[in-house]
Amino acid sequence: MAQHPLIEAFQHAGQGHVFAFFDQLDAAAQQRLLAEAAEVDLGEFARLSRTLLTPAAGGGSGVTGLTPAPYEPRPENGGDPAAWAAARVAGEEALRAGRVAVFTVAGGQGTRLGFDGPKGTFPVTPVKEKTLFQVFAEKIAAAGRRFGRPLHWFIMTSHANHAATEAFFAGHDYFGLGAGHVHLFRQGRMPAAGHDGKILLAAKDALALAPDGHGGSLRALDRSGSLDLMAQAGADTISYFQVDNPLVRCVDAEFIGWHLLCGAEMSAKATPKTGPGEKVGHFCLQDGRLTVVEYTDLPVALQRETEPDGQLRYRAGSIGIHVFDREFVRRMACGGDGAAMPFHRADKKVPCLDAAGRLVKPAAPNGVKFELFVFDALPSARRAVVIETRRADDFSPVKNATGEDSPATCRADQLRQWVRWLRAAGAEVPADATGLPPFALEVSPLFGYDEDTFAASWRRLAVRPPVTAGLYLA
Ligand code: UD2
Repeated sequence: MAQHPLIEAFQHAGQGHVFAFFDQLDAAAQQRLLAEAAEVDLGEFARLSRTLLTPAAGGGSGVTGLTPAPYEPRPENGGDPAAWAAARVAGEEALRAGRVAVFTVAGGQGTRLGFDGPKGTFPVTPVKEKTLFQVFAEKIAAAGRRFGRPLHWFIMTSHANHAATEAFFAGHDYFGLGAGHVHLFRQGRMPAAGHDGKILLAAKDALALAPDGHGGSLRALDRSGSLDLMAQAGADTISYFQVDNPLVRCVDAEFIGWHLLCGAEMSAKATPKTGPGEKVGHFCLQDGRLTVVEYTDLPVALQRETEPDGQLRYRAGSIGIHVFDREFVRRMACGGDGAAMPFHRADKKVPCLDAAGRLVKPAAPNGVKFELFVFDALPSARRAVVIETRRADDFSPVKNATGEDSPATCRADQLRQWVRWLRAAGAEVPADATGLPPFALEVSPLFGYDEDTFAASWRRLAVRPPVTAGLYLA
């Protein structure tokens, strides 16, 4: 009997075991398995097996020849105020011209947070308990109004959370942005492999597939037609951020302006690390090329090195905030012109079928998952710029249920930000030495999404309310 060409291709690639139970499946299950198998790029997978599954492969390799990368310091830290002002003007012009699209990666599982749903649906604000998605939606809506051009918002989901994310947005009427301006698409998947390079099966009709990492977002933007949609809308500049950070200045004219004035293909924000152990990537030069080295890969001795004045030498922390040129993303997605991103391997416990077709739940890592990291696109950019940002105004992620980077620390950071804005606008606000008020209050991004927009709204108020518990400015 003639074999299905896909089955033959898997056999030629030494992956024929994927179809070991094919004859036991009904027609629908066979189609499911074939559809999943069609997602796999066998050539790419074979390369990964050769390069990442050899005993020498794994974390920590390839990090020689490093020096700290330069970055543009903020004016208060010695940066050129005129350059920052020019960047802001250029960014505002681009926003007024409708050149900017917003992009959120929201495919992660939120396992560490212990929240059973798309992370963007997690409530974060102190008074109204707005979700992460609502906070971003209101910032994007406010920026669109300010610059007279509604922004298109692209959101990358995963197979696991796509339907729930879609239902959430539809159920909230796209937070007033309009369904035509919110674009959800799924990220890609990669099969998990055993240490022998064989693709693992999750069931007789299913591969053990896992999300391909936030770096997969560049391919997914292309595959989903999002880049074409941006082109039709006249947007050539993409403002990228992660779903877990409600403080993010997701439409930041200064950052967009730096990117454009430098003629950069990809740009990044850095914030000084809180200490050597902070779990963020490090901006480095490797053989002259800008690159990010994860905290797991940068030798501890380098993470601890200090300058004569006591500052960390590798202090420029990567916080997952970027600007991309649209056509650079397309080039990365197609792998053209030498553009390539490496996969990273993660050893995991992967529930899978044994040779007899029984499901095994391993007690120790039995397999490897493959992920792309978005910052690995930086070395392929013909020009790239890193600018400094103030942590207090851009970064307070919700990652863990308790302790650092938790809902509690993020709530406090939001409150401190609003206290700073209120005080800068001349309001009296009680607060402790860290700037934290003794009660909850909240500012809607529609009232103010940064110090300037806040001050403008505050000035316009006919009657300024006393700043007391539960104040909500909308
Ligand atoms: C990431 C960075 C770290 C630092 C930190 C800041 C990596 C490897 N490390 O750490 O250097 O910048 O963020 O917060 O990136 N996501 C997807 N699909 C995936 C995987 C992740 O969409 O397959 C999204 C996820 O929803 C989130 C973002 O990517 O928005 C970051 O993912 P993470 O929480 O796994 O990253 P983390 O905290 O390890």
